[in-house]
Amino acid sequence: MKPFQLTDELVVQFDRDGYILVENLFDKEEMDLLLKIGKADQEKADIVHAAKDAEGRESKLWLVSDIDRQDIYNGFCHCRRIVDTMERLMEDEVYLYHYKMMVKEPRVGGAWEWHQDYGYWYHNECLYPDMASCYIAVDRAYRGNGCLQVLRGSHRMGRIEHGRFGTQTGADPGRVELAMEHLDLVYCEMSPGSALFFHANLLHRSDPNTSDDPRWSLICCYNTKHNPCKDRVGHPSYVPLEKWDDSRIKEFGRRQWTEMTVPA
Ligand SMILES: O=C(O)CCC(=O)C(=O)O
Repeated sequence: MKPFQLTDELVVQFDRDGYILVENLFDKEEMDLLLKIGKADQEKADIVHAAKDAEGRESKLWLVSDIDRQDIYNGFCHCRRIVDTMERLMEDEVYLYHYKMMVKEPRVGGAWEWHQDYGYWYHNECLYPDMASCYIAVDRAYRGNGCLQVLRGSHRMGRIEHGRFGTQTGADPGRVELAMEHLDLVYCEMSPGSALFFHANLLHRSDPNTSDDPRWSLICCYNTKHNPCKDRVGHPSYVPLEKWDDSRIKEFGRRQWTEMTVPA
């Protein structure tokens, strides 16, 4: 696979649209390892949290910020393919804010309301919206299983008020309606291993999963070094992030899978 190069054109695109979609950033073995480890991971199953949408349908997720573990999840979060890209897009050193696995089970997985990530993170006393995430498609994500939707360029609207809908917090519907009159709605259909880098003020949502296919995705979230934030569990203030060679994803993944499946 040809290594990914972040071009000046993509940087301009990120500044203009609030996101860039990189096809096949990760290869099949990396994604197969992540999916089978994620599905077999009892420790993560124990901390899974269900978020209900306005109709009461549940999406599952687990959120972690254990940056020191040499496991496959950290292999992704620390890898140069993501971190170097983030640093160039955000024009500063970045550190890991947390990572999370988002699981929409076939037929039952719920929707996510329109929101900006900074709509939540603002309340952690993050001073600036200078934060971003890398959303990695673990399964194929398409309209039927509730792929991510974004409003192109909405990161330039600034922070929007957020309120409660079901057990989720979403952006002010009046403001979202206004944005929808003027901005393009983009369905981010993605093959496994593709990645969406998106700004923390980009409005995004997703539909429920009405298909027979699961929709798993790993989201690695980063803050910039210059952005002070309250130190909270799962939402830490600055801790330098070591960059790891991309090969560590497979190295840690293969080892973790062996440890999970081969009796000691
Ligand atoms: O997984 C999804 O569809 C949406 C996730 C999301 O919006 C988030 O974690 O901020």
